Amino acid sequence: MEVNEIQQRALAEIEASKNLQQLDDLRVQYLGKKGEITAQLKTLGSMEPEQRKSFGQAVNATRDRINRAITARRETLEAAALEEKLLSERVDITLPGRGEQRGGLHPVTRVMERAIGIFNKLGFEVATGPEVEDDHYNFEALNFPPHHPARAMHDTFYFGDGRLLRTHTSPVQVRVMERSDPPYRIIAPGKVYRSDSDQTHTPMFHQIEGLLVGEGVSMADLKGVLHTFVNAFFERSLAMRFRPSYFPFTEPSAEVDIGWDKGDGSEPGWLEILGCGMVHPNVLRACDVDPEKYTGYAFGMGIERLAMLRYGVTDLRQFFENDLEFLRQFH
Ligand code: 2NL
Repeated sequence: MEVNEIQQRALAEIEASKNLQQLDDLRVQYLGKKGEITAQLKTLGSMEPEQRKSFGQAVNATRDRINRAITARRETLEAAALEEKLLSERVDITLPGRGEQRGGLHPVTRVMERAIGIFNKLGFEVATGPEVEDDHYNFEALNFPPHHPARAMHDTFYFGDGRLLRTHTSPVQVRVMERSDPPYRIIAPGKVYRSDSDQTHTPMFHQIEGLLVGEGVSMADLKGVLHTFVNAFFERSLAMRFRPSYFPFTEPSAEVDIGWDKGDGSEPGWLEILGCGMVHPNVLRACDVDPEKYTGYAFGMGIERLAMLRYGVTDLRQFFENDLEFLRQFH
C-alpha cells in the first residue's frame, strides 16, 4: 500500500478522533507493534539498498508526521476534557445560601452537664484525667485482686505495653488523692471503655463518679447526697433504697434503686440507677491517705443509662449512631 495513502488516512482519522481512547486506538493501529507503519518498515529488509534508503526515509518521515499529529490531537483533547470538567464542577457563587440550621447538644452531653450542674451546687468540683491509664491507676490502687475478672482480656482493652483504656473514671480520683491531702469533694465525668458490645453495652460509654473524703464522713451523708441528686435530676420526689452489693474499692457497698413508674399503666417497681459505698481503707492507704483519720464515700453511675430514663430512649445504641432525625429531638 502506498505510504502516502496511509499517512493521509491516518491524519484524517486522528483529526476526527473524539476522545483520548479513540486516539490511542489509532496510535496502536498505525504505530503499534502490529501497526500499518510498522508493517511498512518490516518490508525494508527485502529491498535493494538504493530503494531501501529512500523508502526508509519516506516511512520514517510518515511515522514522525503521524506521531506529531497524535501529540497535537492529544493536547487538544486533553484541554477540552479539562475544560468540560471545570465547567461541570463549577460552583455558582451567586446562588442564594441554603439557610442555617440550629444545632443542639447531644443527649449524652446534656445529661452529663445536667448531672455536673447538680453536683456543683452540692459543692463537688469536676476533676479530669487521662483515658489511657495503667494497671496501677485502673486496678491496683483500687484494691482489685490480681485475678479479678474485670482485668481479664475480654473486659479491658489493653495496648500490650502495660497501658490500657480506663474501664471507669476512678483513676481520676486516685490521682487526686495521690497528689493532695483530704478533704476531697470531686466528681469525675468522662468516657470509659470496656470490651463489650451488645443490645445494652457499647465499647465506649460515659460515667460520672463522685468522691468525698474527710473526717467523720458516713454512709448517711452518702445516702442524703444521692437522694438529693436523684430528686433534682428527675425533677420529682422519688423513693430511693440502698441494696447491699459488692465492689472491690468500697466497703460496705450498695446499689441504689429508685421507685420508678414507667407511665404505661404497669405497677411501679424498683430500678437500679447507680452503685456506691464507703471508700475501702486499702484504697485510701494506696493513695497515702490515713484511713484511721479519714473516711469517705464514692459512687458511680452510667450517663447513657440516665439519659435513657430521662428521655425514654429504649435502645442504647441510638446514642452512638448520630442519626440526625434522632438527635434533632433533643434540641
Ligand atoms: C457503678 C458503681 C462505683 C465507685 C464507683 C470509687 C472510686 C474510688 C474509690 C472508691 Cl477512687 N470508689 N468509685 C464506688 C462505688 C461504685 O460505681 O455501678 N458505676 C456505674
